[in-house]
Amino acid sequence: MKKITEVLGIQYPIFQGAMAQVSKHQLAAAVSNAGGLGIIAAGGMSEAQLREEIINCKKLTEKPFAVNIMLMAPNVPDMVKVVIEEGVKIVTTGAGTPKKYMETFKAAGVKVIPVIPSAKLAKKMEALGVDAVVAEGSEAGGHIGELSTMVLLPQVVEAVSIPVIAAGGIASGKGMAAAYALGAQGVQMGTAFMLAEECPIPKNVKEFIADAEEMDTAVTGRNGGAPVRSLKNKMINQYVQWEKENMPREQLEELTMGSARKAAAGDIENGSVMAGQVSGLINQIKPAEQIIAGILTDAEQTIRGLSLA
Ligand code: TUI
Repeated sequence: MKKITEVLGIQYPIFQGAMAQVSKHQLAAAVSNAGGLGIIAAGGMSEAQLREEIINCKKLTEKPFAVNIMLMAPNVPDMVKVVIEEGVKIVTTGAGTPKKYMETFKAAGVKVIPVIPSAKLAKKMEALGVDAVVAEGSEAGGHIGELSTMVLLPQVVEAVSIPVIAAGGIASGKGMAAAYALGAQGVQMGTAFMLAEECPIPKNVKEFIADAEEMDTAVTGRNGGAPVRSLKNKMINQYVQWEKENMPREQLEELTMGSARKAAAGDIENGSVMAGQVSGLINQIKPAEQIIAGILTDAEQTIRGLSLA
């Protein structure tokens, strides 16, 4: 199997997870310049906004970067069109299957890497001809599946013969080493990169994540079919309470309307700060390059230091 770094033309097998309203050109370019794979999250963007983000990213880096397309969004065909017109060669997808767009992507020479929450979906994606999959465990922030990384990853690795990138709960070299032990060929980290200096979110949001401990996230929307993990705050606590009281879906939706945007603008009380359980492990704001270098060094040291006896 060809290495994912060779397939994508990147230096290190570290992806920056797509985060709507958060991973824009500044962060994506910083991660790509540091040798990883920067990813612009198209979720919540208009066609014009995505085009501008791609153009700005190209101004900041000559290295490959990707665009993530959130498949539950209403304007997916527009996003696909912009990606191809702007010559982006790597796409990751989330929250659905890219089946309808595979032919278009392949004809344009775009590598497609879906994020999946189960081995069953991984097999389905492999049959569509995707280039790799990101197996995302339920430790992750944002929209999540059922299985934790520990059980998901080895089952996905067993199920497919394309590269598997691990996501969910990874923010350290030890996490990366563990992912490799379970058969991953690379890692994707979202929460860890929210604390990157280049991440264009207000400082108070970064501090909120840095101060969070391992029990400070909650999953909402489990009954509605689209569970989402965020940091607990006034809005999330209200949501959890209303869910317990079986509040109608419309009322719950009203509470979360525009909540990702609010959080990205600094409202850490009424916004949804989507972050993973690994928030408890990260507490320092630093440049993306240092995040990547630190994790690589720590992973290598960890692997060298392992012994069963
Ligand atoms: O997509 C994510 N994480 C996200 S998307 C997002 S935006 C959003 N906001 C509010 C509600 C819902 C979404 C925030 N975070 N991660 C990747 C991921 N993909 N997790 C789960 C899946 C997934 C689920 C079903 C992938 C494929 C899939 O396929 C179902 C099918 O169509 O067969």
